[in-house]
Amino acid sequence: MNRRNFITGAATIAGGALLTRLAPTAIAAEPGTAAVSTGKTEPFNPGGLGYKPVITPNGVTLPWKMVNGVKVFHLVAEPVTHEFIPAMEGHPSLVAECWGYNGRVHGPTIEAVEGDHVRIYVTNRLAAATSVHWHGVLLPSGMDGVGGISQKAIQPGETFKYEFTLKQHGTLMYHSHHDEMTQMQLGMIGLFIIHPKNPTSPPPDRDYAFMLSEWKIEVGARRPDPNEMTDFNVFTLNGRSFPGTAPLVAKVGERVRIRIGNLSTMSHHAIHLHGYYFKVVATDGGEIPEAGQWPETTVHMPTGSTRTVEFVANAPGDWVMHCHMLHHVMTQMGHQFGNMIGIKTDGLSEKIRKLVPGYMAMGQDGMADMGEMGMAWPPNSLPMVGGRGQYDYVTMGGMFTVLKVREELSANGSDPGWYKSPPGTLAEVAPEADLKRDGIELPKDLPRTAALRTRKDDVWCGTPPAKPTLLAKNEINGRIKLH
Ligand SMILES: [Cu+2]
Repeated sequence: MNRRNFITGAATIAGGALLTRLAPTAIAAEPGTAAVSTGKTEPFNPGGLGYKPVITPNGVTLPWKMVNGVKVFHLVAEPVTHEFIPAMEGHPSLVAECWGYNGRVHGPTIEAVEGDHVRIYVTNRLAAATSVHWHGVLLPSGMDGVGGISQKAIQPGETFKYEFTLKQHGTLMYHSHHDEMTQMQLGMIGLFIIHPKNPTSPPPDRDYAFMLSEWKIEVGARRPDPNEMTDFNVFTLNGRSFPGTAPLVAKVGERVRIRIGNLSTMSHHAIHLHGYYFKVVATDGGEIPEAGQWPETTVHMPTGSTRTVEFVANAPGDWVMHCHMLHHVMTQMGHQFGNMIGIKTDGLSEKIRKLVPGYMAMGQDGMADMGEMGMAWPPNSLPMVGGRGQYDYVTMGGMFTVLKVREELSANGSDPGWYKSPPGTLAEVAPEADLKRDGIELPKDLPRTAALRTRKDDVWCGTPPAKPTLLAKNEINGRIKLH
């Protein structure tokens, strides 16, 4: 099977399997048109809030209005056509039919203040019953939103009213608590931020909020598979996969807070930030006293929890923030390969091509070159690995974003572009003179860099050339040697 057939074949098989598996759950029956969520960041800021609103990258804040002293919100549970990644760098977008709230996956961030009396209407525009649980919020039992235990399920077409007074502050969440596996795995989750009534310290300069989640979307399929138990292949920050994730920005010296919630179906995540150490200052159970905070560079995110970390952005640069569970920074196709590492494929492609036109061995040096070999992408899929950085291809995707810290930023906080390292602070090929000066002796049998660097030009896939005659440089010997 050549690379192209591998992809399209996988898509066909996966699509069929998906249909078979989803048929009994009747997900197809959806009233109305799906709303479309595109991941544009739109902070809700009515002014005069008395608090500094959080920023939900690629997300929005749920609007509210005051009615006789009550803060009134309205959530609409509905089908949502969600874009996990826009079309970019010649790669198609990944769009899937999900379920969410108010035209978003995930739902808009709810923001309120400790002491607020909130009334939250929930309208069910799905074909299935639902309910909403306010994760970590201290409230009367009958407002807890567990279908069957704390309330009747909200039937299609019904609108329920939740009403309670916020007794605490912190980073909390909301999610469906009816047919949880299906509904949460299709996207029915969101953040619920409660600001302190009497803050003991000034708010941070930047207050970011993320929701982590995981999905199974077969290559080429339009519908996430909510029955998946272990083999997730799309990992998201606020419903987006890198390079579709908006960067975080901060000015040098600013205090940055990052609130992270995890409502992944099965996975914990290990969120790692480069360039800094931070302190975990709160969980969804409340603030951690200063004496109990310790420095970390990675925060463990159990599913069903939130963690809030803070640091001072004192080092300019482009610093990545990503899950350190490495399958969570791969994408749909990155999980489906046999292990080719170390296998000598010299001449293999050429010989198999006589049987299977267009065949090309791959993966023998790892997955890093998968992103840039110019393959014909299957429609509606994620890039093989990451996206293009300023120096080279980024070999991570999925649960991955970039913190961009600069001396100066534009007033609207837009993406400042790539960081330009000052002279002498960028890793590069070691000059001959330096090697000599420092007595560094190089091994004799080094791989030929030129061959490695031009690998992408040596191979073809996607639209085959008229005459498939080109050979990779390492195939010239025509040997097949497996070990
Ligand atoms: Cu992870």
